[in-house]
Amino acid sequence: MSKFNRTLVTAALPYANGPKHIGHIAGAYLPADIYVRFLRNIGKEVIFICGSDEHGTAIPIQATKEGTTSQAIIDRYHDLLKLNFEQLGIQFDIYHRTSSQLHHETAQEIFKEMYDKGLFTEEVSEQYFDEQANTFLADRYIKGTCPNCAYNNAYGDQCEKCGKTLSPKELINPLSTLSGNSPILKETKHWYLPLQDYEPWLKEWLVEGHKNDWKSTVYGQSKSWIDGGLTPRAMTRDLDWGVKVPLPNAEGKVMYVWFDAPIGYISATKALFKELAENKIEYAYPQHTTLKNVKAEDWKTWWQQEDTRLLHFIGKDNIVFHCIIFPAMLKGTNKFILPDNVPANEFLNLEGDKMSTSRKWSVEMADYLEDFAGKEDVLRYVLTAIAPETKDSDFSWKDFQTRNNSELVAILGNFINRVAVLTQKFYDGDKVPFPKKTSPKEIDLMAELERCKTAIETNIENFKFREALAEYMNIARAGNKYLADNEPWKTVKTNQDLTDTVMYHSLQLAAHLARWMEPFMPFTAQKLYAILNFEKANYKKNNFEQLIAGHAIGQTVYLFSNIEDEIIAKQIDKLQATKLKMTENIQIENTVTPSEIDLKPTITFDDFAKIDLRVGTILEAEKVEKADKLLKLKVDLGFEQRTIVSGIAMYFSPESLIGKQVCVLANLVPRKIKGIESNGMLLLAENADGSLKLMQPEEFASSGSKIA
Ligand code: B3M
Ligand code: ZN
Repeated sequence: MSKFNRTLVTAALPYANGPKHIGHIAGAYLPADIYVRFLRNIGKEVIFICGSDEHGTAIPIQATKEGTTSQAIIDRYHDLLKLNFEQLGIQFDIYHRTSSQLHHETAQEIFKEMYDKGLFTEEVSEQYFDEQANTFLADRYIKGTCPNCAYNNAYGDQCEKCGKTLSPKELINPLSTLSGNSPILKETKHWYLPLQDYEPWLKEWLVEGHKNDWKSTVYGQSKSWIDGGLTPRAMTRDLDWGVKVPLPNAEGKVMYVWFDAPIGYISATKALFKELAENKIEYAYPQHTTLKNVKAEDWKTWWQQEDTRLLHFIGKDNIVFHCIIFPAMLKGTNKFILPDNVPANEFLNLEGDKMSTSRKWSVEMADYLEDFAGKEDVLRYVLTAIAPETKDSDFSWKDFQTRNNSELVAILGNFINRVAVLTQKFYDGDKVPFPKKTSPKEIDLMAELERCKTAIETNIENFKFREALAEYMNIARAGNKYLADNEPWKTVKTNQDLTDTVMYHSLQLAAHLARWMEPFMPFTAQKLYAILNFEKANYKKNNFEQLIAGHAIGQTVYLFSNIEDEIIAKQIDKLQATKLKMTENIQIENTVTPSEIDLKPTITFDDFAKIDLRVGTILEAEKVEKADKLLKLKVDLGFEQRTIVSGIAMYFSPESLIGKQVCVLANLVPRKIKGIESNGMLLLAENADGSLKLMQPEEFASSGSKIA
């Protein structure tokens, strides 16, 4: 017996800073929806919580980009996301928003409680401040040169070129994106969650306690974080957009978005019960029978009683927040339950490349819904069939077309269509026939149905939705085989009894297909129920017979239709155009300007032969005092070590150079630079924008090797 009596399912609150693509859907929302629909169908008490994440720097940055206010951004995208989820049949019980007053109050209450309990530490640190804009700069508002790859548009938290995680102080030549000026370092006070204090508990609860029931990817990522040693993490920010810190002397401070966003799950639950209690919910389903006559404070049952099972559906980039930081907050407050499982998915790529809205390499939910209206379930089907459950997976338009045409149309649609059309043809227009003598074929069919149903259940319970869907399709495959083996369209002329038996069994299978289709493809399930003139409420769990003899079925319609090549070609063309643009941009970035073309006068071979070029390895690198641009390097040339002073400090941090191989002009007359004798020169490529790249041997070469 499970110790749980109800299940609280959350799906990551998407940032309301733009549209969301199908990778987001495959990552969190669709698996969560399938899981919830499955639980509702088997009569379990469940609620499904989501909403827009409307804080963090992503919002004001998008507002600046679009030349509007943060409020306008969240209003626009909250509405769009809510609508798109509904259109895709993602059936939340509430889609809330973190800009709501209820959320601000809830987050402040929890912050205050943690503060009063002494769960935060206060630290004063130096952070970048833009004097002109008179504001501290969030990491994303600072750009500079990446110390790792010398890309000169790296953000304060990450370099998008090489992917390295950065802190603003690591950037070389940091600039404020607000004013374009160099920021100054200024002291500021923040409240930190001392995560290291939770280490012993996390080892017990997570590392030991969830070794066997969490996905290995989720468990592994969490464990390696804990093993790496936890450090205090700031829970507040200097920003004017977010939930205000409810303490005296905290003007200009808001909560870190990852502090308030997960609390959004709690405030959304509060809002749901408040609305249900006041009977004004616009988004309730008939399945909510168990939630009738609720009181507003019943939200506590769902967050504070140990017999509630809390599940967070998320993408892998949110794992540490849901498995370590939020649980630490919940543990600290000591009055909420902890997540029982966090079935995070990996990423979905598009045609072999990382999906990205900003790079326009994506299939946006809103675009799909417009281009493929009426085919919402096809997307649900394909995204489940290729779900990135254990590793990253790939969406391609060709594969999408194949799965629609050769699976949905040719297997599932074909079976249903044949059963419905033959029933209408053979039986008085529409009646389910009486079954006559059965044979081992019927026994086999029923056994296969039972096997598939059990496999679907077990797989869904274990968050293996891909596998569950494959087993679902096996029911339709079994049905097609049964029809093909028996050929009722032929036997109808020779053997009425056999025909009746075959049609009766096929019709039962169709009813089971409707019932089990619903979590995966809810819209099509409705169509199928209508074709069979059957209802979910009448489904008898332990019966093979769902449609009794004499039952009149309904009108036949096609469940699916083929997707033609032209439709797919259009989508591929759209992506191709993006690819072309990306390459053009790279070409433009890479083109040298005319002034750089002017070649120096021709030299003779003898002139060239005078130059001695060698491979060197940088052993040491340090900044030259009072010279912003200079680095003093010690370079190993194999036969000797040289000191070389080079004007590259703006583009490379000293640490990033150690161990790098370089090309050295080794026979240049020594010269004194800032009092240091420099003996040689590094070869560098200069980009049009002035940024520098080291010239390096393609593969490792011994120090001192001649370059000729
Ligand atoms: N908004 C990040 C994301 O959309 C963040 C999730 C919050 S869940 C509490 O991936
Ligand atoms: Zn970089």
